[in-house]
Amino acid sequence: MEHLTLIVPAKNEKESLPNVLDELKKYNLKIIVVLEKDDLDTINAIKEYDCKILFQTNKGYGDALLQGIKNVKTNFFCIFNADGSFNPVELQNMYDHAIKGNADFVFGSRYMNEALSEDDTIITFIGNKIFTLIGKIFFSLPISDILYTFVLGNAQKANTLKLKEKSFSFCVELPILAKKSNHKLISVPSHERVRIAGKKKDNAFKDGFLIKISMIKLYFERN
Ligand SMILES: Nc1nc2c(ncn2[C@@H]2O[C@H](COP(=O)(O)OP(=O)(O)OP(=O)(O)O)[C@@H](O)[C@H]2O)c(=O)[nH]1
Ligand SMILES: [Mg+2]
Repeated sequence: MEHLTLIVPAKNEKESLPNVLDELKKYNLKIIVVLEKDDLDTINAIKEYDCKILFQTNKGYGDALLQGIKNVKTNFFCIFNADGSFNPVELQNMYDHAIKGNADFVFGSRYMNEALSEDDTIITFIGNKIFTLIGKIFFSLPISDILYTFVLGNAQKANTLKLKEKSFSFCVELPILAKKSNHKLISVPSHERVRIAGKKKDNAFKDGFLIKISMIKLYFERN
C-alpha cells in the first residue's frame, strides 16, 4: 500500500496508541499522528516509533484531521483511530477499491453483512442510524454508517473540499461535501473493536447536537 498514508488523530492515548503502532508495523505504512503539543504523555509514549508527529494548531478531532490530510504526500489517506478500534487488516480491501477507481472515498461501515461493532451502545446505534438516514434523505449519501469515520480517500480531492469543521461534526462534513462535489462514495463492511484503553473523547449528546446543527447548515449552504 505504497500510495497510502494513515492519519491518526490522538488525544490522551498513551495506553492505546503504542499498541496500535505495534500492530501497524508489519504493514509498513506511512503514518502521521496528529495531536496537541502539550499532550506530552502521548508524545512520550510513541517517540520510539517510526511515524511523523504533527502538532495541531487548534483543538478538536476535525481540526486534527484537516491538518493531517493537508500534510499527506501520497495519493490516498486513511483516517485511523489511535484507540485500537480499527483493524488494519481491513485496509487492503479499502485501498484496493480506491486504487481500482471504484470510489474516491471508501467508508468503513459497521452495519452491513459481515460487519459488526463491539463498541456500540444503544444511544450511539440509534444516533448513527438517524444521522445516516438524514444523510440518505437530504444529501443522497450512499453510505450506511455516517459517524464511524474509518475513511480511506483521495487526498487531493479531500483537500479541495473546503472542509472546516474542527469538532466531531467533521464526520458528516466530509461525506456531505464529497457528495456535493460529485465524488464517488462507497461503503465496505468493517468490524469495530472496543478501544484498548483510555477514555472516549466525544459526548453523544453534545456532539450529536453539534452534528445536527452542522447538517442543517450544510443543507442550506449552496453547493
Ligand atoms: N488530535 C486529536 N485527536 C482527537 C481529539 N478528539 C478525539 N481524538 C482522537 O480521535 C479518535 C476518535 O475518538 P474516540 O474518543 O475514540 O471516539 P469514539 O470512537 O466515538 O469513542 P470510543 O467509543 O471510546 O472509541 C481517537 O483516536 C481519539 O484519540 C482531539 O481533540 N484532537
Ligand atoms: Mg474510538
